[in-house]
Amino acid sequence: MERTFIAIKPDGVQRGLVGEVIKRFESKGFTLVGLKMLEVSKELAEQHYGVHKERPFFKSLVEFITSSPVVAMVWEGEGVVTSARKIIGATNPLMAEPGTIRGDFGINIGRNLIHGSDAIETAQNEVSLWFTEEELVSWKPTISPWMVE
Ligand code: DAT
Ligand code: MG
Repeated sequence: MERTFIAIKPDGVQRGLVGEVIKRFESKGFTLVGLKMLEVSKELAEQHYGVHKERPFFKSLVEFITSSPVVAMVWEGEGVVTSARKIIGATNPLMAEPGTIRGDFGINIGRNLIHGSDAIETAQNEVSLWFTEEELVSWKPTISPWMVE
């Protein structure tokens, strides 16, 4: 089953939006299979954002993500990677549609509240970067037949 990595960034945690974010993925119908709060190390931050290493904002991005606790999650469901990106909204919250998380709660690209994997392969890499196998729980909600035909 498809899985994606979602992280509520320090701004989302500090602003008390953890419940709001989880609620949106839950009510959509996706299944939470991993959840933890952590202080992100510089090493983990640099690995996670490795593709942006040469970008001018890389240093401030790493500083930001390591500045305060993050809530890391793995969500499961058919099509969850693409759907989660839609729920999250465009990278720049000013451009993000109302109804998306970034569109509803943000105004600044450096404070865009949440991370979501951008493709299935990225998701697999990010899930194994942030979580061990033992930290992930395979379970099937009993309401599944009412969500998926
Ligand atoms: P996304 O988080 O939507 O996948 P991304 O992977 O292009 O976006 O960039 C990772 C993060 O880096 C993004 O959430 C916020 C920050 N960022 C991206 N572009 C930026 C820019 N032009 N200026 C400042 N921060 C930026
Ligand atoms: Mg990205």
